[in-house]
Amino acid sequence: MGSSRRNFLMDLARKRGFHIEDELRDSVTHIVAENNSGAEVLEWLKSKKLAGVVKCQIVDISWFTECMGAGCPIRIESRHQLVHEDCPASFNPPVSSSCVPVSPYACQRRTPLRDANRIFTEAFDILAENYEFLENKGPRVAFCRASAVLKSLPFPIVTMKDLEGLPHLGQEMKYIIEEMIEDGRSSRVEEVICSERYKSFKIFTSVFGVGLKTAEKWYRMGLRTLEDVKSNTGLKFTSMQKHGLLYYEDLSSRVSRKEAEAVEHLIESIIREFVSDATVTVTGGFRRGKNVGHDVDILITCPRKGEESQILHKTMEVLKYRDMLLFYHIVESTFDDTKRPSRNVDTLDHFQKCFLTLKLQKEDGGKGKHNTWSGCGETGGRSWKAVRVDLVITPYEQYAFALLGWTGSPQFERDLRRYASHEKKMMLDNHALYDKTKNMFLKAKTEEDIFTHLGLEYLEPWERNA
Ligand code: DCT
Ligand code: MG
Repeated sequence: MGSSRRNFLMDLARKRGFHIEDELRDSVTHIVAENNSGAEVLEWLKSKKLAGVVKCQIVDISWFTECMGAGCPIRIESRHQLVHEDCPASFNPPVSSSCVPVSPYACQRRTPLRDANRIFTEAFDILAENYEFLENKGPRVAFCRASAVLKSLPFPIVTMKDLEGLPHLGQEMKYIIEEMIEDGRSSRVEEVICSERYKSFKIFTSVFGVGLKTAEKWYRMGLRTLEDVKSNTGLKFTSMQKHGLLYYEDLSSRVSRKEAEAVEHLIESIIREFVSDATVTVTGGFRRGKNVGHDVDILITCPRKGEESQILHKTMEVLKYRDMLLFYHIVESTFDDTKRPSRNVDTLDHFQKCFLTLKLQKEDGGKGKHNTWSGCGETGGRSWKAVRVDLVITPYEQYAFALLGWTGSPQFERDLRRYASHEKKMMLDNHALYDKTKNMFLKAKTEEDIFTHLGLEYLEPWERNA
């Protein structure tokens, strides 16, 4: 095969822990060929005066592709073998990896965290993010969907043939994949990463409290870095943004699973003091099995109607009293039970919630090597780290819908709602499910109930990483 193609495949295999040799050595166990018959490979080996020395298996690229998908060398079957012992020159055509139909809806695909196509999905996610920064919704959604399809594949894309039959992979996406297969890079993605606008928006929107509107305003003012923002005396910041800038280092560093669990135990123990049978559940990325996240999303409910609405305020009082609260902003519920779920699949919910940052005690008490913190305002060693937490309060009968909605991923949620409305004539949001054919709300105690109402096979939270 050509050298850039070969380099791409070698790189891919090395990243998965395979041992790849540049030359034929005694240690070699398999030779992989693409678009060649066994006879051609043997002919080539003969021309290199190697035919007599080869003691290893000569296999087709389909074996390699399946190994990449499995993450380990798989057993060689006769369809993989280019050269059989009894018939040295036989040839078996490779099988396509994508012969199993793939649904256009993420809620009908299992998407575990393992992503066999990370190099492509990261590229598409960058392009989607750039369109988000440009507030161009159509192409943003298109790249999110294409990325989600690739994330669900159990095998890596190694040839353009592997894309056959896959939904949401239009010509534009195919060009990008083709270039990456050939050159190992995408000129379009590189252009975006290097663009001033993308770089500045990436920094600005990583500040707690800064959305697209503010980022746009700062960018138009000619500001490019956080230093530019902090040193501009004419800017007015909201209290959330002031806090976001003050603790930028802490808040932009990832939250670990251990930290998320510590937050969960803290919040649960406080709430249980006054509502002993409250349910406190970590949702978001952590529930989907991720080991790091940008925040900790916690869903709270209790069985007695109305009692849940006092939980947030009381919890804030306790945290304040214990000097653990750095910032909080409570949004009261705007839920109206006479209204049907929203038609817009991207509409946010109406729960009472609180966006806060906590002082979380560091495991080593701040004595470790990450002892110095450069967050402005607070310097020197401190024994705690600022961690972002979202607390969401849900009435008991809406808990299953809230849990499903807050578990994500955002792309999974979008497709679930789209599936409900386009395929089932139902309307789903984080509060309820409405059947338009029967003109009634469908109740659910568990997430499984909601999947059943929608006629979908149940997907575990860790299979929703679309
Ligand atoms: N959510 C959603 N629609 C949105 C935003 C969020 O349905 N527009 C849901 C899905 C995920 C959940 O809320 C929590 O949101 P995030 O914390 O932003 O996502 P995450 O998956 O937890 O990501 P991270 O690991 O970075 O916190
Ligand atoms: Mg989260």
